[in-house]
Amino acid sequence: MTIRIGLIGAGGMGRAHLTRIHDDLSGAVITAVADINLEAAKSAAEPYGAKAYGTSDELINDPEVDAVVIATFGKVHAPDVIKVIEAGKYVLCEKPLATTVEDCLRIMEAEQEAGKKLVTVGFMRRFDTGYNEMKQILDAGEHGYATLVHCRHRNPSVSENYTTRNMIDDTAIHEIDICRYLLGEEIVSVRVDTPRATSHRFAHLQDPLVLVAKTESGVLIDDEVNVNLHFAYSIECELVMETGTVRLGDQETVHIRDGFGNRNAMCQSHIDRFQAAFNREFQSWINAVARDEHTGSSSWDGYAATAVVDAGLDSLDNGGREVAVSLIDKPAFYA
Ligand code: ISE
Repeated sequence: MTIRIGLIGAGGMGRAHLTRIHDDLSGAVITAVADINLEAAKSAAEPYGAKAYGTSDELINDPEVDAVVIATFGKVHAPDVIKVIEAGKYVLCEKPLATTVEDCLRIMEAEQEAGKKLVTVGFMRRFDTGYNEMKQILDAGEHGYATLVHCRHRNPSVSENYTTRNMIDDTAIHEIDICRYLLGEEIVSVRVDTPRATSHRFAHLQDPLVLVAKTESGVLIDDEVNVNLHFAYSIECELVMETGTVRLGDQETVHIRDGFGNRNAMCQSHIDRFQAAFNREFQSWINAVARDEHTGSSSWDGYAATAVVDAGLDSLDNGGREVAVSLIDKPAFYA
């Protein structure tokens, strides 16, 4: 069965997904692209012979669209996710699921009403080989339980419209999700520290930040978010257990040794650093849709991440105080 995919949002991320679906993956074709900028939709759709729409409603209701990918801005995700659920179709929505807890709750309600899990949130790190090996090592129990996770999320630069809030809701949200995934438990409190700011930033930005979080069992997570480091897109993660540590492998495929040193090239964006993880995530989603099954992170994961983000933003706005994360009881539907 070939899954007919419709994409909402013809920006850079959306186009990267079209290319991967067409060039790298199997089992799916792109039948439609929607964007409020119809010209952008047309130019993205044209190479695939897909239809172009100026509204998401037309795409969601198109009988030639079996499943939907949403790659618009987080703020506008919720109404489209809910409409896709109501149309009974599967949706892979880029992170964040929504930018408010209320919208995430509305999505979960709609999904429970539909009676089956239809929403996958684009937390692609869950499909990264390195993180999965770390999880296997922790879960094997040979080194005892986890006590600490040290994370570093470094970007070469960000655009002028990127805000300090985005350091948490757009950037640190990846560590929030992957730490929940690795540890298999919820984050219960967050504090945001604001070290000396780099001079290589736009003046409105508080860069770097350190997000310090605690989980239900007391594991302490520290996440350095540093988005104007200029040299590379660099993601680090070290999990400390009682009698051993495991560190995420570095990003090289080859290593060069010459008169300039012993080195490897560094990735410059999440699209190249997590290319394989994105491909695995999308292939696994396409295969699952064909089997009429859910895969990857759920609406609950999207909701929990947004709740932690909210607590982080509260801390940021209030002098770095520790803020408790407030979560509803997990519905059995998401168990
Ligand atoms: C971007 O949206 C991402 O998802 C990247 O993984 C992250 O590194 C970057 O900071 C975000 O803006």
